[in-house]
Amino acid sequence: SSVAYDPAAAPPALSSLRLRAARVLEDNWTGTSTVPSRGLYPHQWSWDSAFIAIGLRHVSPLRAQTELETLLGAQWSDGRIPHIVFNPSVPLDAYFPSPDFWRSSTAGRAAGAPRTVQTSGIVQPPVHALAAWLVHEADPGLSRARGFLARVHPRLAAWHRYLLHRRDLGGGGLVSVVHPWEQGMDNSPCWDRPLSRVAPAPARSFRRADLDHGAPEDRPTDLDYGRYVRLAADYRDRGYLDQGYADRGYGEQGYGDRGCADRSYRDAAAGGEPGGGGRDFAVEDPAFNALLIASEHALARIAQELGAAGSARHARARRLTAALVERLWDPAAGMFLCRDVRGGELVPERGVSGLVPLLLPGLPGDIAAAVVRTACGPHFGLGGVTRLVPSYDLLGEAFDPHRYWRGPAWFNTNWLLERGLRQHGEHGRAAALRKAALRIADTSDFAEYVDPYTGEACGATGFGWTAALTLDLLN
Ligand code: 9WN
Repeated sequence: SSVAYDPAAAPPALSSLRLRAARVLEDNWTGTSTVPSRGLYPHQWSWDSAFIAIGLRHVSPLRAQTELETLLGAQWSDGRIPHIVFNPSVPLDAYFPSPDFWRSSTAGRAAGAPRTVQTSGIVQPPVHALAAWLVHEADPGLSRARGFLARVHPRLAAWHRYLLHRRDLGGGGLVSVVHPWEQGMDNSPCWDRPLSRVAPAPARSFRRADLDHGAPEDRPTDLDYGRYVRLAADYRDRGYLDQGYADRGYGEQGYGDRGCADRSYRDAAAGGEPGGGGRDFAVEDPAFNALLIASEHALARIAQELGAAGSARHARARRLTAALVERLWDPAAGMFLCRDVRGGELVPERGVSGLVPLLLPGLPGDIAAAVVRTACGPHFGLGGVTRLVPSYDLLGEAFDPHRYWRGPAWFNTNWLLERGLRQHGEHGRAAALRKAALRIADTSDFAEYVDPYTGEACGATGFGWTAALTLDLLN
């Protein structure tokens, strides 16, 4: 099968890299899922698990399937997949915000939070259907024997329905995130402007656990955390309900649940603000939406494998691609930008998320070519001044090569760009990026993120998706 690994067939350096990457995933495996990092992130994270499953399929298709099944087991009945599934055997003070902050099983009851497992109440990028399809492809025999796709398909469909029906806050057909943690690039400078409206929770009202494991200069600031806490607490205090917001869109092509929202709740909570309802933070992000579109295409393939028609989903993916271009493409920047739904305008900051739509097969050729030019130009330095593509504009005022999502290079975004380059026929550039990613994963000991110029390790080492995506690039 495609998962069998023959060490004799690989050159020695790569075979040892493969073994070391597999060992990281082994060390981070809890029995039902994989932690991103033993020290810093000791629970299950949503998009981490999707990337991890994509690598794990080369080591153990069964574990890869289990990884996704565990995550989907914590799905809320409104369809949302929570961004963290808490491990009850980990002490509460090991990670902040802990289950007693989110209080999902009580505060999230109306939104359909599960009773028996504790989760956060926000989401992360929808990489899951793409991951499920790739996991299936690694060992179709095992997948069919276990009924893997038949079991995950309805959950993945409900997840996409949640995003498209409840989270079209801008009314233009795209999904909005309501917290920077949802988009996954927590302190990206793209959020600075929309976050500036959020009154931070006082620093003394919470205790950060991340600084026990990470250098403060590599992490978000206390002011960032104050705002993250405020936004999450406000959402929790509204019962994690979205109905009050999703039907306030102004566009005709949106998928909002206009007919079924609870009107009295909506009127009380929405606060009469234009765009984004009464929310302090609502942003349409290019990477989040591009991953949804890639996953819609994957869901179409999953449906076809199960004997149903996939054409409606492919068509929806094409419509979403058109909406992405219409709402987030900026020809002058030569890349996609975030839209601040509250203020209504594009955010004039170049984050790596604006290159991720290169992943999409249906991207118009001239736009794909422009994205490649931008990636290779002075703002991101691909194939030039940087070793891996940075998370943020090298020339941006907020650029910092070590601070988390404000400049360092991350392996998941570089993996997505490698795929995007291949998708659009840029095989030479893709091969060079793949080689650089493998070398730096190796020398950085599978770092969480690295200095984009030097490849120096930042954050945690032995990081789950870095190891997993290394395995995927090796195959
Ligand atoms: C908050 C787990 C997660 C990643 C995110 C990354 C970081 C969490 C944190 O770690 O976020 O979700 O505590 O900083 O930004 O992308 O999923 O690896």
